[in-house]
Amino acid sequence: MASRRGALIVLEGVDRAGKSTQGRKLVSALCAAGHRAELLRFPERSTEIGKLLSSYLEKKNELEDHSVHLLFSANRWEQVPLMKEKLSQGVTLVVDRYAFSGVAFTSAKELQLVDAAARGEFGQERYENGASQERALQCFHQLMRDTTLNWKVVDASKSIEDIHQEIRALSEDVILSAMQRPLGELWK
Ligand code: Z5A
Ligand code: MG
Repeated sequence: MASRRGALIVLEGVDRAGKSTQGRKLVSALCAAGHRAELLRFPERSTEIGKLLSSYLEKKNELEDHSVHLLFSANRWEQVPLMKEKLSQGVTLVVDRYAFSGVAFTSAKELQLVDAAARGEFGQERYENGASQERALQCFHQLMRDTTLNWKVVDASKSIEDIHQEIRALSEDVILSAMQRPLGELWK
């Protein structure tokens, strides 16, 4: 019998919303509960394209805006064969940022997050300022109008543990419902 497919769980949000913290905790909890789960992140800075993006984000190089957008996209495409293979083998993927960040942060270039800012200064990387984050947040809200995607909004101002319990419960539901549905095309 073919193994049941895994779920694709994407964590999106502004800088310092807690995505990486929650991604790590979620994968640990899912594995401890007997699921096969792995963590991915975008940008994936270890590849050649990822290295280029990383130095762009660190403001060590300049790239033309359209080219940067396509490099972020290519950085996802290069992981797609692996992602499809894992999902079809029944591995649930928890993804720290995905294509929605690609749309939101590129849009933010063309167009006061109090809780996030209170966690310390925004970082030194490109886009890590209130105005960029605010515009990106507006774009995330627009993307969430697409009801074909199963969006869940989590209040990132709660405690790490409370958020974890909420995301974990939502993820268990998603893993069960993903098993009933064939693997479609990935949103890239
Ligand atoms: N980008 C793009 O332009 N196009 C694309 O296609 C993609 C991305 C994929 C780098 O992303 C930039 O790339 C990003 C978008 C752009 N620019 N911005 N912004 P990244 O994911 O590598 O880096 P990041 O967004 O800067 O993420 P981050 O700083 O790593 O934030 P986070 O993962 O959401 O937060 P965290 O590391 O889990 O937590 C931050 C701190 O807050 C840490 O000290 C935690 O202990 C603390 N924390 C976490 N949760 C809580 C709660 N609940 N309470 C209190 N404190 C907390
Ligand atoms: Mg992070």
